[in-house]
Amino acid sequence: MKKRVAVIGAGPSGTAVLRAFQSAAAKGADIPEIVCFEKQDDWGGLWNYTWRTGTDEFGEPVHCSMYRYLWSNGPKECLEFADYTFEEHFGRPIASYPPRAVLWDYIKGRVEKAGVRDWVRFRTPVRHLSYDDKSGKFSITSHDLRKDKVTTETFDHVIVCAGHFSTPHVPEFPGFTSFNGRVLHAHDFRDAMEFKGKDILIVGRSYSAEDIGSQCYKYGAKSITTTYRSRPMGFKWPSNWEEKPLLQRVDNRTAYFKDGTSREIDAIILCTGYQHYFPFIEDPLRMRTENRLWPLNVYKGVVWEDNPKLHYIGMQDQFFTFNMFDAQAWYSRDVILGRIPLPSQAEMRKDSAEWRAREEKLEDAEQMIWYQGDYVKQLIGMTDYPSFDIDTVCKTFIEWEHHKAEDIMGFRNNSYRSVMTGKMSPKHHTPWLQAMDDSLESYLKSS
Ligand code: FAD
Ligand code: NA7
Repeated sequence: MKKRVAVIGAGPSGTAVLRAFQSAAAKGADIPEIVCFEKQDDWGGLWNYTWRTGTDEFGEPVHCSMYRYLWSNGPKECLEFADYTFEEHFGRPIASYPPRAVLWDYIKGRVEKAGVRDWVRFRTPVRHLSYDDKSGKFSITSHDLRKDKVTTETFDHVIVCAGHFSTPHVPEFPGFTSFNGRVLHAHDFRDAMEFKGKDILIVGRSYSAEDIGSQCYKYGAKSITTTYRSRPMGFKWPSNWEEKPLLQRVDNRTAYFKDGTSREIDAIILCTGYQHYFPFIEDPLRMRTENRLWPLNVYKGVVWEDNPKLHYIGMQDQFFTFNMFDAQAWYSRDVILGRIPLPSQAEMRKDSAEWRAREEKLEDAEQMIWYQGDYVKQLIGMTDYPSFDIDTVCKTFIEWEHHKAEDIMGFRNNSYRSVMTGKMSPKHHTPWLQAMDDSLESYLKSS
């Protein structure tokens, strides 16, 4: 009987797995039966936007953390698939920081071409994943929401691709209960226009704080105050944007900060990150980690060391995204196909401990980029994923960091060279600050 492999989630990580197996089959390999469970009604993961927040029409927690007018926050040349270039998808080179709809279209294009849509059961969240030592099989209970039917099946391998930027981490600050404005987490932020003319307070100093603040600035917020726990972001902000040490409390509409200063605010947006939250996975199989470059218990960042038939993809904090998920997916596939033997558990743990020790010594973003680049390089060296110039991708990331330091509201006006095609990308037709329409049609007009 054919082996059965379950894939949980059809975002960029899950679709990378589908494509990995399909590409092996296309080269003549005998592949297992693949069943992908996806709780949303389409693939693409976070890139599949919805206006909904909270719970959806079935009462499920909404997965989407993206918002209108979201443009790629890094160069597309750093995430490009090595087996399906932007030029192949769009028929010509396009500019370097596409809006969400353009990237979603690109992600979908590869798997539509691969013809694997019927491997996916949409609107079917996994409710429970467990392992039976006796039979050596996993048991998955899933819920077909449209038919309202709950089913339990067994699998030989499971690959968890459920994402980790969907369940918000929501701290509370004194005075929130009686604050007279809106308090929300970045996960529920959808449209910066809501904050036009308002004084906004943003808690956090990472990507969401930077980008949601920039959105609010672009769409006309009166002022932006960001408050940090560890250190300021330190960009050259516009004159109506100020960075403050940590918020201590709010009283009516006044926010008080650690340096003794205060200011009046209309709304608070908590850009305080997300949790790796997988309540459907039984205890011994469940990953628990904060958001970092080297989570523990996964050999090569993929293989669950306590049960190597269980894999996780995309669980790391991310500089590299789509092509790192590909590197992991091809590796996971080859472990499952028996093409890559695994060492003993002790050796796996030793290898992971070495990566973790190196991660703990990283001092700045540049070192983190090279570290993640080394990781991707190692994985790609082990499979037939088309190899590409990862050092140049790292250099592009570093250029991106410099462009942000030079001009945080203008870095998206730059363009970079594709390492996949060797071609320089064109400049976009409109500077980002003036480009209010984030549709695919508008982006592709003459770029
Ligand atoms: P996800 O995209 O989260 O997909 C996971 C999928 O699993 C979802 O479709 C979900 O419905 C499904 N799922 C979850 N649980 C279950 C279950 N129990 N049963 C069935 N299905 C389930 N990356 C970039 O490269 N560039 C960017 O500009 C960028 N911007 C970002 C902006 C925001 C606001 C956020 C939150 C992230 C951003 N990212 C960006 C990073 C993003 O994490 C990756 O691009 C990518 O979406 C991760 O893919 P994934 O498949 O691992 O996870
Ligand atoms: P991140 O990158 O995980 O960052 C979380 C931020 O939240 C970080 O700046 C933290 O501060 C801050 N944080 C967390 N808890 C608190 C409390 N209690 N008080 C103050 N600040 C806090 O999440 P993001 O949402 O920014 O980015 C996630 C993804 O979304 C990313 O891949 C992007 O592409 C988009 P710290 O830095 O520890 O001081």
